[in-house]
Amino acid sequence: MTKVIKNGTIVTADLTYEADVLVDGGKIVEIGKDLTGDEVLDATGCYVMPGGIDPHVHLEMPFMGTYSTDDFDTGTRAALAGGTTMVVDFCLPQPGQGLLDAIQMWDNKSTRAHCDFSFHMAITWWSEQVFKEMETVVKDRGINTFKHFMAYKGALMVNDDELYASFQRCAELGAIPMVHAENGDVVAELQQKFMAEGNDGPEAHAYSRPPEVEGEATNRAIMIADMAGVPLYVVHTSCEESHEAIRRARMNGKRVWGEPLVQHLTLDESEYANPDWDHAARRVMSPPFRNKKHQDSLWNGLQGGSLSVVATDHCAFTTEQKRYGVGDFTKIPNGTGGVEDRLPMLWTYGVGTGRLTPQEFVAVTSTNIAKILNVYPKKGAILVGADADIVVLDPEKEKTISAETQASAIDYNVFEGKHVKGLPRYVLTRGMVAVTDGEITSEPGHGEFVKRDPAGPVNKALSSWKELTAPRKVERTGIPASGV
Ligand code: DUC
Ligand code: ZN
Ligand code: ZN
Ligand code: ZN
Repeated sequence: MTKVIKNGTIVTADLTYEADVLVDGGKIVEIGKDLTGDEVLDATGCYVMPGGIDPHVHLEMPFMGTYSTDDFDTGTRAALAGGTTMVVDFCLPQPGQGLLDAIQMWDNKSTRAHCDFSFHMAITWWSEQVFKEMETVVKDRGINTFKHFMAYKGALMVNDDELYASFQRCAELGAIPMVHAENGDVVAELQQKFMAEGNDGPEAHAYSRPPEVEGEATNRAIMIADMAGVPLYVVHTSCEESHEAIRRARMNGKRVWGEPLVQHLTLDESEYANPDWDHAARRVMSPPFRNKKHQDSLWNGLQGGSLSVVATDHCAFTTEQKRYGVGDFTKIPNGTGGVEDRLPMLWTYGVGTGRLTPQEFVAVTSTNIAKILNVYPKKGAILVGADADIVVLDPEKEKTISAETQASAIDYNVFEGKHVKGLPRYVLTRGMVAVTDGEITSEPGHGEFVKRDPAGPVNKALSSWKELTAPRKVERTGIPASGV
């Protein structure tokens, strides 16, 4: 059965034009004028765009003594509700656990996904086993990105020697390393200091993770990646210091991408000053929300092209889970939701304010990351042969965001009360209509794992792939005798 999306304006990362889109068997099969199909989806007055890709979610993630509450069922359903048709989750081996063993767990967790998905692999410890299994992860499982935590000391954090070893391995395999860039040693010191001084509330979470810890770690990761001859993807870039390091690297010809979150673009540090403990704790995430100066820097980066992708780090904990940290802010599970609201929030605060054009919106919510992950144009495109992952966005449709009406399984929303204008009329996941004017009709199990080729033309072209070799060994005479 064919479907035709009629009378809309197609917006891709590089073109805006009026045409109909014919969908068959989960793919786009024709684009043109006056097309007919078995079922008609009316897009009059709407933009027809590639579905959003959120490259940064944590669904049912084991973290800080609990699991994030949105799982692959509720989390991917929430994604579709907001126009996101693919998510990438982080497969997270516990230190000591094999990578392939962890993938098995993630395979089991993801059987009820409503939209297509992929995994990044986290490197949480280093050993010969990890070194060897990375090759199988890339070549057999189609996972071409490896995430490294430079924070969460004593848990997920890896040190510089491990970063360097893993980055070199990524270079050999044609994979891209990613970093959560915060100086975990300094964060741990600051956490102890604030707790010792009696600052145990959620606001101290933000004090313990200032922009400097992020800027320092971002710069360090960029330099280590450069020495390993590999590109680098910096997740959740939240501040000017980190953005500055990325901007400088890019100007110097390095392949480095920065990923601001929609939360950091639209919410600021005043949230932690709220006298209501629950309100502040619900917004505890790492990195924390920043002030307006940093927000402006992130928006400028999206406009100027030094930042490439807008994600969410969707990692949703209930209020009850957040309360594990009453009396000790270091025990508040880190994470906020966002996957459902990313597109409407970015459209409203980006396109609606003139900071982004509709084409730039498509680039930063879908196409850029599809290219980085090497899944373009299967994903991130409105082209014949591409997957029919499509959002038909009605720029006049409005709502006020509220936990009462959200698809996410948690009991609050960090964007509560925000008025958004620009919402999906239809969302299609591989040709299946998943959302019609707010009504969700997606099915668990429809989502498929998307393999990502490591050696495709996109990734190969991204890096300088230089080798760090000793220029020459100096032959010397008159070597002094050893000893003092
Ligand atoms: N930051 C969060 O806030 N949650 C999940 C992991 C992370 O790095
Ligand atoms: Zn992170
Ligand atoms: Zn994350
Ligand atoms: Zn299906």
